Amino acid sequence: MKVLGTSALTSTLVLLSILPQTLAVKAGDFRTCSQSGFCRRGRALASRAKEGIASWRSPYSVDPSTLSLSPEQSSFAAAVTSSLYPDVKFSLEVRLHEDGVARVRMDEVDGLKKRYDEAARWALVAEPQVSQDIKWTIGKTDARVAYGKGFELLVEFAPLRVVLRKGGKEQVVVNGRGLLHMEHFRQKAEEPAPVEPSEEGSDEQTVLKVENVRAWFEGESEDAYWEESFSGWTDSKPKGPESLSLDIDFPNHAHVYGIPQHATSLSLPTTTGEDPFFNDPYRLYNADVFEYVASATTSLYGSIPLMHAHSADSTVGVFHVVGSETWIDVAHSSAKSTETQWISESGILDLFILPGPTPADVFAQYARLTGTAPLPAHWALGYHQCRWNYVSTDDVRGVQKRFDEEDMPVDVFWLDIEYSEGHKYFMWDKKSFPDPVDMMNDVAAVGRKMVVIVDPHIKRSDDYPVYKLAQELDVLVKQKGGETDYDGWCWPGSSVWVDFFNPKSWAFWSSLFNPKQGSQWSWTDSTEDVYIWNDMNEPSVFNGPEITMPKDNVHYGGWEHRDIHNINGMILPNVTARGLVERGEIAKRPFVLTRSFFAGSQRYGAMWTGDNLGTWEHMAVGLKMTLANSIAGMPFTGSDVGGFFGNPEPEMLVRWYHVGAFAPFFRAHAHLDTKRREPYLLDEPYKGIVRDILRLRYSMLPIWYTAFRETSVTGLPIIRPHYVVFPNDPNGFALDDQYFIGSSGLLVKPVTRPDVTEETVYLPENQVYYDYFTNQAYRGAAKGKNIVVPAALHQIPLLIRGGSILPTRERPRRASSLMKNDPFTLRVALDNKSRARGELYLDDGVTFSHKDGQIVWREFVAEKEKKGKTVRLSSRDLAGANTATAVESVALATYDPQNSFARSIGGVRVEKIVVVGLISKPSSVSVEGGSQLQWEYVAGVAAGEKKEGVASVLTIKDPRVDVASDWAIVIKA
Ligand code: NBV
Repeated sequence: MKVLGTSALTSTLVLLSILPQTLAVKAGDFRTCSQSGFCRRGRALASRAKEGIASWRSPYSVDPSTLSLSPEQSSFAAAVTSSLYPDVKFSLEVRLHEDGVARVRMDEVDGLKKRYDEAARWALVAEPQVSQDIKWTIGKTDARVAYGKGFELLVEFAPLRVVLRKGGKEQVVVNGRGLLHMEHFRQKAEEPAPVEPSEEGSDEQTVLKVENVRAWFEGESEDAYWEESFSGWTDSKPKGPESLSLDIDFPNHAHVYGIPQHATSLSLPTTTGEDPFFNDPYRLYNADVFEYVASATTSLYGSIPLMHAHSADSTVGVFHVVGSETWIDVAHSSAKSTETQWISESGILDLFILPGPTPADVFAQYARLTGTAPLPAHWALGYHQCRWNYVSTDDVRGVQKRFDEEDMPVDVFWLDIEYSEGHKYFMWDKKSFPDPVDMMNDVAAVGRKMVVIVDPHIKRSDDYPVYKLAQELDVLVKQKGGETDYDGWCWPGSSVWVDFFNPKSWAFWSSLFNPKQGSQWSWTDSTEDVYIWNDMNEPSVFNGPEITMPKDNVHYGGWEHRDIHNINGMILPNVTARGLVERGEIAKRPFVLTRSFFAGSQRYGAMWTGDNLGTWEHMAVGLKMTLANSIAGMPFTGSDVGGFFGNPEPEMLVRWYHVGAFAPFFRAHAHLDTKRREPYLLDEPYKGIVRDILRLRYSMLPIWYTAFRETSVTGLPIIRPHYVVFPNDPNGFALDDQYFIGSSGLLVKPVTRPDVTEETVYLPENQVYYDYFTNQAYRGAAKGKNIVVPAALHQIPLLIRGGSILPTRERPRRASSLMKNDPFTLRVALDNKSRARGELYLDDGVTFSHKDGQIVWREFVAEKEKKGKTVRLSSRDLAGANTATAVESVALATYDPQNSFARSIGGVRVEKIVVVGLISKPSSVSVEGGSQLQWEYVAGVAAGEKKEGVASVLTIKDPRVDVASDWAIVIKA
């Protein structure tokens, strides 16, 4: 193994030492609302409105004389005017989609400039279909439409106010507090006209002059309209003020969730109160925040402007598709309701109101807009071993060897930036990585993969083909003025950035991965077993304002960076994934990990929560952040196991492996300065515990893969907080430290505190739950109940909800690809009524043949005879039954139960069935219509009893049934 100190590594260390101030970024390096002109203006409007002046009301109103209905009458358009600026024109369009989602769009018309209106093009999967059935009724003072399960959408004209009602009750109110303000484009006056102060002592009778109301509404001075400085940087603001403020309130919804990414609890705390850590709005401005605080409203690497509001009888969502910096204030205005204010720097108003009324409905509505996460390659659900850096090809081989010697499963080895020569990604540092292709093949020989980092900054160097190509194509981001390529400082030193908004850049970038395509330079020192990690794509620029690009940089189409900043990071993983699909003879599923993301990023790969710290707080908040991403449509997510910074003590590391093993994306990673901490380096008992955790994850891969399938077609998250699974149970609305895995019935509560030997778990229903490891039966209660479960270091609180059937593969293997033909175990956890159900989804895990129906999708059902105790367990084909959604039926249209994938696993058996909670010892167990089976029974508590204690366990050994066939097993009482 080579030691640290090789050339590339040295250059990073030098960079780290010469840039301490740049890298030692703290909260002070990022703006607060009061340091941001447009946020300050938006918030000031809210506080003035709260204090109120007698005759004030929102200046915006719809001009009914201009209203026109679309031919199918589910949309209308109208002019909007502002009483403060009668000469400025705005347009409003309200559309109703087939699924009841309402879209409200407002823009300035014929303004001095054009507002950015393309955010939806990046976020949406397609232009949504408007309804053919739902029709507006246009009145003199409002337009209204009733539809679906008791919904009514109302647009009041003067002032403009949009309300969603259900059963007559208000659910979502837009501009109810009059904070809507679309700052129109204006000329910069030589000298701003002095504003007459408003008259003192005005009362209801006093009619304020328009100018006075204007000054009151917009503020008395032009606060940061034309230029703004922060931390030595000046934003030239060539377009002047163009911000958008909007109040969106949720009467009768006490909890709001979403708007990732923030390090905070899932149920979003108030930001307008006295709490010193939560007195700034949640900020969405993708940023490389070094050593981020574990509880704050500050922005992080990605942004999804989607919020759920929830109560026991309704879940609604709002999705405001805006790509510019956005601040969101949340106020839990009463015990029952929540008020929010959204303040964006630029862009049109493009608001989707998702009516729910259940969390599942909101997920489906959002998925129809932005798409779902596609089914990833199966290996991507295994364990990923990363470090900044594995320093040589021999180092990688050495790490692989140690995993194998210690019998620890792992699927992927990762290479961070030091593999590259001078941080020119794609180019190997041949001193330390002389034989990259051989190294990759050595890793692939045992069925494993590699992931290599490709950052978006491109070294400005004539000997770098990627730079030369991009420069010749003229697809680089420009500095202000739009003429010259923007030059910033990042790992390679002087760097440029590809402007992925330019369509010309797409084929160029994806071709870099594709040696097949002729003329252009491509990454030939690679193989099809290598996948990609896109880091720093906020973008991170060491010498830029707030460690990113200046807002007055210019992108394709002349748009300023300010307009698209939050969208910027999503295109790189998109075109990277495209390149990975296109590179081989047979298209294979791509894998791209991204740090920055926006609404819709789920379509291109996985994300992780960035540079966390090796502390208990970060472990705990990482889990909450993973949940927040999951409910915001970004389900393939996880945090760095172990914490990126610091040297976690063994106890913390072990707990962190549990957290990782129960996250959709499971990767250990560590900073350059940390001690090596691969799990085989641990002493006993820690090493053995981590080995067991890794094996547990691998045994559960069928459960995870089945959950990924579900999310890929329904948009339901893979890990599900309580409010999603039990939307009517208020006790669960703030719970974010325990969660369910897919529809499997597994409930997990990773321990995120030191010195724990037991843990409290909340059971939300009158149902039996079993300890996964001991079969101890616990009883919930109709109104919910806390139970205490053992949670020593080797134990993770993991319960199976009565009524679940879990397919697992219990044979330890070195990598998931080696499990392809392994037999299954079925764990049947009976419910109070001795029933259970579960699913298993399988396909080749690599290609897109699943889209042509090359799949196995089974349903397992256990039912008890109506009278009597005999239980029948059966397996049936779910794909053939085709109970699926529209998306799925496309794939299933060609489905044949005898498809070649199904045939390829034809001999794969169920090797063991464990039935937990039977009422009594069976008299016989046999395949229906076939032979008697061997079994063992250990008496214990039955599922339907009131008692707690170890449940009865029936173990059927080698039941002689295939996993992909129809069968039934009769357990006779
Ligand atoms: O590429 C180096 C690191 C990477 O290991 C980490 O995971 C990223 O989040 N990267 C950030 C850049 C520098 C961090 C100090």
